[in-house]
Amino acid sequence: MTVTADAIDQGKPLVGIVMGSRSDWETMQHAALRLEALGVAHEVRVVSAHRTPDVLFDYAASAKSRGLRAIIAGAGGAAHLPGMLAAKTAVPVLGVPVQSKALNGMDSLLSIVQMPAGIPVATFAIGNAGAANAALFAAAMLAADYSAIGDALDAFRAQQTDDVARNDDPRK
Ligand code: RP5
Repeated sequence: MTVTADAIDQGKPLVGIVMGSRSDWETMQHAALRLEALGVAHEVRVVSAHRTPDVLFDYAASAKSRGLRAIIAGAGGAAHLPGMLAAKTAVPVLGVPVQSKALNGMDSLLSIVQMPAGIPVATFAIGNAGAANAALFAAAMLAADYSAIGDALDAFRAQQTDDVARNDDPRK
């Protein structure tokens, strides 16, 4: 597939995937896998709101000038990472609640979704589905400007539909 957009040609990340801990990678890898499959240039970093707050501020401050068009932020428990990123940058933040051990991710979900009016975080489902859908949503945001990403997204959705139609008898 020929990718026309300059930013992609140069491998410059359009989407940042960040997470509060290395332990979140098991979940957040599903975002990276989707972006990879759709040909969306991206970067992956551990950035903790609590353990590395200065790194969080630097990441948010430089996000726009580095060309990021969306930030997918996953965190668990007291999941302040997506909201704090959104507070520090106008680049859209897509929040992924990681499934916590203690409360099954309800803590993460509520921490991310209950933002005060004025600082939005687009919040996705708890866990792997949320990570995958955040990536698909980021790709949809980019599709208007990057036709190759739009084409890849259309192809993925058509394939998904075909897969269901070809396996519509659950006994087989
Ligand atoms: C959060 O605390 C992280 O996003 C992670 O989900 C959770 C637990 O982190 P670890 O103790 O596994 O590093 O900040």
